[in-house]
Amino acid sequence: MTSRSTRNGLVALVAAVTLLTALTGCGGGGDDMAHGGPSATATLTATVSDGVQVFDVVGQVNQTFSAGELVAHPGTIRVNFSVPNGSAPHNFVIDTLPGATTRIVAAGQSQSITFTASKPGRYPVVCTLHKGMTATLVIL
Ligand SMILES: [Cu+2]
Repeated sequence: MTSRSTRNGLVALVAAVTLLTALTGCGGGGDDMAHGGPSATATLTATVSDGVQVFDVVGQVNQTFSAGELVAHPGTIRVNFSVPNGSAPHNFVIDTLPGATTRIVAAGQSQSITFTASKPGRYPVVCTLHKGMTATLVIL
């Protein structure tokens, strides 16, 4: 009896993990998965943690960023940049802001960068490895 219920529990767990993988596998990041459109056009608003504006950005399998616009206010910004398994490597580079550059991040890895953006404006984000893989940091 015990082993039977354990087995049923395991089956349910595997099913749940499979479903979760299927849901996240389409490359959405954070809050923008729900609408199902091309996530590169999604707008991400920073989550504020200890006075730092935080973005979770994925460099996706289809060579786009998981958000087209990252919207923040002047101040300290952290980008948690990750690349999923099965993807080409990517980086996250804002040439016009000191410190706003990751290394080349391989599949299954991530890097967090913290930098300051003090002036309002639109700052281009690129992946230097993939032409057309772009986004914009918008400082309000
Ligand atoms: Cu790339």
